[in-house]
Amino acid sequence: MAQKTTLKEFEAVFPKLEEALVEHAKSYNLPEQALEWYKRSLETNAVGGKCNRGMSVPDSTSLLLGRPLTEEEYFKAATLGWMTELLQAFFLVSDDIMDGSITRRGKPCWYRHEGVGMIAINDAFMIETAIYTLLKKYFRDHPRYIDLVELFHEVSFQTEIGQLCDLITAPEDAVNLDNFSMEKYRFIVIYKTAYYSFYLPVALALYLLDIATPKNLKQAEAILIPLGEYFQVQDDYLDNFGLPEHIGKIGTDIMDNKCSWLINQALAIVTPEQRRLLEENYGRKDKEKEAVVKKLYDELKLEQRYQAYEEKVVGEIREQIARIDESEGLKKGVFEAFLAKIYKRSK
Ligand code: GPP
Ligand code: MG
Ligand code: MG
Ligand code: MG
Repeated sequence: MAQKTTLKEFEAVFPKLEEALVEHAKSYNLPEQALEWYKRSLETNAVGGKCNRGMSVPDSTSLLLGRPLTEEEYFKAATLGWMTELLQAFFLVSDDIMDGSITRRGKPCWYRHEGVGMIAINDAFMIETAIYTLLKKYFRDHPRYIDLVELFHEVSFQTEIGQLCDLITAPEDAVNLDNFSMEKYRFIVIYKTAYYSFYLPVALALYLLDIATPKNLKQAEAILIPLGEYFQVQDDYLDNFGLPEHIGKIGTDIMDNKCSWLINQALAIVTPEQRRLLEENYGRKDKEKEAVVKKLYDELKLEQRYQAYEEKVVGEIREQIARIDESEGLKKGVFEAFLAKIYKRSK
């Protein structure tokens, strides 16, 4: 039987990794003040989230093995899990600057902390390089070391092309609703979210156990990408309909002119007058205009539309999981665990 990790167990691994990162920085005689800054950045940005991505590495590893992990195996799997959390921290620190966000995990975004500002950009880079420092320290002798390195590089690139499209379909000064489409939307979310959030943890578990094959990686990808797409639709839905107290952040998608799931759904059903209302109020840095769009979203019953979408897509994903071929080392439980964690989430 597999064993599920707790946040407490997972977080207990972090101090050891932090120490390794600090030791690495010390080997360059980094001045004390900078060491303290690095630690504060790591602790503020990598720790304190739900750690769903990170914990799914040990959980998936245990499910694939069909038994609990030994202490040594748990440490390795959790270390890879923490690397996904570091990758996420690198993205979030950067994304919050690009999106002009206010809060993250219920606290001010890192770039808005006293004395941080644009130093946050360098902090983001240093959080990214921490991944490769840890990989080298703990996985240099692993038979799939280079696959692990390449996986992090590839998934980073995928996320960055998704982010690029997210940003250029949302210009700050030129609202043009014709720029949006569900096709563009799908490209954006698959790349900016699904690869690093869903494919990466499972691919890491497969490499860790040295059972990854081109075939099982493809099979995993075929389910994890739709799961990740559904997850980002939820993120877009919660941006408007979620409670800041639950989601730990304040939605910015309307004011940021984002090609979000909600605006695409709205555009598909609006009357010409409603479309004009959107043209005049969407993507403006103005609370009152944002409120007009929010009111229209209510009138268009987008909440109900979202619930219908959720039931439909979850049904499809369940069917896809049921069809998985377990002969190549995959286990249905790995995917069921991901789905169970996100189904009907409110944060
Ligand atoms: C989520 O978008 C996507 C990311 C956080 C990836 C960012 C990628 C980079 C290369 C920086 P989002 O803006 O909707 O997330 P949130 O709602 O959490 O701000
Ligand atoms: Mg954002
Ligand atoms: Mg963003
Ligand atoms: Mg969002």
